[in-house]
Amino acid sequence: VTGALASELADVVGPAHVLTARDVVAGYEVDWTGRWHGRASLVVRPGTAEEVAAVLRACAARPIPVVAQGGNTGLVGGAVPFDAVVLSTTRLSELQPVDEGSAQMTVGAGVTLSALQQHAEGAGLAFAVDLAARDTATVGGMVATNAGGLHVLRHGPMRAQVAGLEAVLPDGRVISRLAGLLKDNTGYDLSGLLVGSEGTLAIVTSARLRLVPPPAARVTALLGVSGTEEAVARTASVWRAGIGLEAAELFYDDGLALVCSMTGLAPPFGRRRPPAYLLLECAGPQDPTAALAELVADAADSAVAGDARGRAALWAYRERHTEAIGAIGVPHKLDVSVPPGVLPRFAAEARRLIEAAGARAVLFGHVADGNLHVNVVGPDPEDNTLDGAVLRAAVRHGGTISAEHGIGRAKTPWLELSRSPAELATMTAIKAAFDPAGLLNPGVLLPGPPAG
Ligand code: 2HG
Ligand code: ZN
Repeated sequence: VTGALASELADVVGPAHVLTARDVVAGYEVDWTGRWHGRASLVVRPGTAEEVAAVLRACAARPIPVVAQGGNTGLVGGAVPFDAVVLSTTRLSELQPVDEGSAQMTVGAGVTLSALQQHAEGAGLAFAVDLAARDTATVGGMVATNAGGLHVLRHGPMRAQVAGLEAVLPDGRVISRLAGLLKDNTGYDLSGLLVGSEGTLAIVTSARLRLVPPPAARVTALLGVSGTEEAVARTASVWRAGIGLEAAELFYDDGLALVCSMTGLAPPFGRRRPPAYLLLECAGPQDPTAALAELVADAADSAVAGDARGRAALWAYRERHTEAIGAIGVPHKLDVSVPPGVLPRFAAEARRLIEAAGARAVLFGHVADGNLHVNVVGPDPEDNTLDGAVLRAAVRHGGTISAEHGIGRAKTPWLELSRSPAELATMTAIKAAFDPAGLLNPGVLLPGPPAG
């Protein structure tokens, strides 16, 4: 079957873009964390929406499931194939010129976040979403997971940037909503529905994205704080001051020590080791440096940087957590959020639960969003006891089992903690309307592929 499909797909995309060699395909079968493994019959790399449509028609005719994969930086197993064809989106890399009138641009699903940021900057504008995997993560995956990242408190997640999408349905028909009209009340918002659908409804091929004015000045401060509570309070007071707070990132002494030992970075405050750290970034048309410096002047330890190099040095302590954690084992990544006021209690409870079970906890996150990245190292990849315990604790504290990474395969067993029976039934009906044969990313987001 694979041989016949491979040659049919080679006619569509060219033989160079159908990958069947075992060692090459293997690179597409595991996620970034190494926790989620699967099996792909082959990898196909279409270069246009028409080619995506032809690939989906060929797969539907078999039928064989299809899993879209972009940069493969997702952390919940949402792009790992299980006996499926991997449709790699990386060749859908067209960057159309920025439309100055609407401050929007249309880009292919395979464009990386950093390429699109640079493209926007070239036109004197900025893209509002930023995250640590910027050099690898692609627009299609960021749309499909409704990626959040560092600036959600200021600009919202990916959903808030999407003015429209082009996507291919599993039977090969194309939906195209790329006009970029801010006002268009003609019924169900199909683009909006695809944002966060994790490749289960259609395959996104292009996105029409909104841009924002670039801030003239930007400043970053790293503070030593006494704990989560002080981080939450300081974040709220800087936000209230109205000086353009864009990011508020929290991490702890144990995470910092791990980052320093894995990367060779020197700790920020020499021998002084505060229990927790808060990184604040403000940006706007007026230079926020003096105002921010004044607001943080009473912190026991602080460093403030306004130049690109100094800011990057402060950010490295925060952004290099993910790789440092990955270097000590295969982490269980529990991306949850709770109301920010509850974050101190929840963070303490999560740490207690994990350490009581003899596992290692590394916590960090986006404090203004109440979004904590609970990383658990120690338990086997298949052992999800602590996963369940932490997710249930988040929900008990008024939060959700996924803040910004999505459900993927990692969290399907607990989706009912965050979604009511009526919501789950509606979501299942939507899935059936888009993908009646269950061919797109089966087993992701909604539990289990249809039997048979
Ligand atoms: C981040 O905030 C990402 O850097 C990754 O969401 C989080 O590695 C993680 O747990
Ligand atoms: Zn994050």
